[in-house]
Amino acid sequence: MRINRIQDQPIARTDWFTDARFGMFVHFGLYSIPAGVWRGQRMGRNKYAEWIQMQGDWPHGIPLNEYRLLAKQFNPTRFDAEAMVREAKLAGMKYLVLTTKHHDGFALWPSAVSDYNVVAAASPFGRDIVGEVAAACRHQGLVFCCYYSHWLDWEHPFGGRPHESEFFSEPRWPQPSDDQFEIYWQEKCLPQVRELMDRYQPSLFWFDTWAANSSAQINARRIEQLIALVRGKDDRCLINSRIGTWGHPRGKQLVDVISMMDNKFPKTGMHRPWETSGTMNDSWGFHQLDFNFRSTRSLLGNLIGNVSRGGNYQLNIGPRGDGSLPPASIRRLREIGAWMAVHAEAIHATDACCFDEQTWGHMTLRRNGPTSARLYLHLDGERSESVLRFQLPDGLNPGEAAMLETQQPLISRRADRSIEIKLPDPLAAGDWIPVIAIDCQLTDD
Ligand code: JFZ
Repeated sequence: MRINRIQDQPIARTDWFTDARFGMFVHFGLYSIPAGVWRGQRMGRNKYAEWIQMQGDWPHGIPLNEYRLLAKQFNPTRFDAEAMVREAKLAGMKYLVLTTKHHDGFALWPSAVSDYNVVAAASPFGRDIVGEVAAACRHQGLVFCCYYSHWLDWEHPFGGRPHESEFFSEPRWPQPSDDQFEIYWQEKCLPQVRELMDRYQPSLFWFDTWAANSSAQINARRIEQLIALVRGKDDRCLINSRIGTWGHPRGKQLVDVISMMDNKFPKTGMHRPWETSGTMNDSWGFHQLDFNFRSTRSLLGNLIGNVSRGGNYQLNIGPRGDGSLPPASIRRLREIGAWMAVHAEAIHATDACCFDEQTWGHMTLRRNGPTSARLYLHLDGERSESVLRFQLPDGLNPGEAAMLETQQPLISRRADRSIEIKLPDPLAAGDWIPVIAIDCQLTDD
């Protein structure tokens, strides 16, 4: 067996991230006000409310001078960073990634670089959202991280415009020339990232490009420049792969965290930090007509699946235009929190123990010392029999097995390299995902 976390391995910069396993993504901005509806009409082919600027008045997009009027309406008096962070903590999340500036170019902090920001443009609100969230995270012990749209910026005349067919209209939006994009890059993107580093000291920068489309603008030189800027300010700050690994021949080696495409849950793991960002429904920003919420059970399944493959899960919420959290999101967070209240030790600081698929569910492993570990069996798959049989990972010598929630001892029988565990009857009824913990000795083979 390969146990990922080798005991004598030096502490890595990414340890806080891989130990965390579960984080909150927050999409909040001017788009949270129209929330998917413009002049009484549901917008766009793309389901993302935060894209409404490019979708309104389909297929032309909302003219910038009209969209920017939203800033005057932006007055999210019910936004409560401490309460939001409390929800994240209760759900068992260990970090939070906030959209400091999404594609619309609007900054949620009082940026000296651009007046298109929450204090200068959004009167009478006048509060620093990024500052409040960063402070609440520090106060409650959550790791604070920044999302920043470095490629697309629809306020700056020379920021990137959408390319992807699912997002854009015909005729296509003209792209800025390389010289023009350089102006955006130098006068808005880099200075704002510098400002965020200086003022809020995020522990991770979640940048956002995708597909080869971005690589003309987000090329190797600019990627290196941006990485050097962040690392020059704080060499512990992590950077995700959506900074634009397509635009750099060694892109994937330069970053700390590999980000999957949205809501993509790979069927196998990889031996480096990675994450999937996912939504509860089909939109990141709050969408008033998106009722397509996933069940708590399936969100938990996403978390368990990723963690069993050595990955993280960054689950999104989109506060409403007034700053309040949608009840549907709160319920899911709290139900996840109820499961985590009992099962967090099977998630936090665990590793993949093997990437093999099991029909009955997923395994995670927590090392407790040089020779001892705990193996967790998450029963989120099919259980047709009252006996669980599976191949033991090499290098694990199993001892006592018990239900994690109740400590109910379970009878297990070892035969060669496989193990049989008799499941209690009935096993946690309903939608619940039970977990079995097995104390193990680590052996050298
Ligand atoms: C991007 C943003 O456009 C979106 O608004 C949101 O912030 C999300 C987290 O990231 O959306 C993407 C990026 C990549 C793909 C789809 C949506 N993709 O290639 O599958």
